[in-house]
Amino acid sequence: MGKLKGKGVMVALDTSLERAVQVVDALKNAKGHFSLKVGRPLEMKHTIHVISLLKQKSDLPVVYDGKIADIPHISSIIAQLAFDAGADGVIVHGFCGSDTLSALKELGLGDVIVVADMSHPGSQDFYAKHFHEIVDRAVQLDVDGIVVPATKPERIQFVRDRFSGYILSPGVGVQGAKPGVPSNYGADWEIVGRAVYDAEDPKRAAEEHYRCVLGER
Ligand code: BMP
Repeated sequence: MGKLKGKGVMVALDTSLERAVQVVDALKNAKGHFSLKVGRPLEMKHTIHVISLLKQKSDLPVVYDGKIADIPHISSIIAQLAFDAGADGVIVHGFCGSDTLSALKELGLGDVIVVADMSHPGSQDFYAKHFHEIVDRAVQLDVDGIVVPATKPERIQFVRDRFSGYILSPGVGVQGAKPGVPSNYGADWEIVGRAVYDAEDPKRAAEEHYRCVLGER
């Protein structure tokens, strides 16, 4: 769990490669604690090697957000490819159950981060109903990180009270949650995408967000 320790802003790079590289360059000189999240859009356009490319450009930690959701054998292959490309952590759907989560832990190649609920309204249909069970399972399995939506801050507090790993919280900015709120409730990383990569000045946007994480704004 070393590289992803501490409170900060995790920038989701769901944009063009050109813009992603501009954002990464901007973050190198930005004041704050930052990490990167590479999701399926960038990976599908440029293959998993996009992670190696971004790792060459900066030493910021990178999480592969493949939202892995398969049987243990296939999930392990996907995670291994991401770790081989340089990812420090991978994100897996909690609903896959213990055997998939354990298989990724057993790889021992990097952090395993589990989604316990999601930020969009449709998450109420299914995901949200199993939140407590998923959190219990993730805690028992001693995973490294848990994703809890910023749009449901009381759930961040619930996880913080029983989990010593790090909490990542998406849904800040365009999705409506206020920067700094997840952090107040105990999140470590506030995940933000469009509010940074679509900003005229991504460095300034990221720095302002970081100040909110610190409670300075
Ligand atoms: P944005 O700040 O542009 O809304 O981006 C949010 C990022 O967080 C996206 O990469 C999305 O995949 C991710 N995310 C989310 O929005 N809600 C979740 O519940 C889980 C996520 O990983």
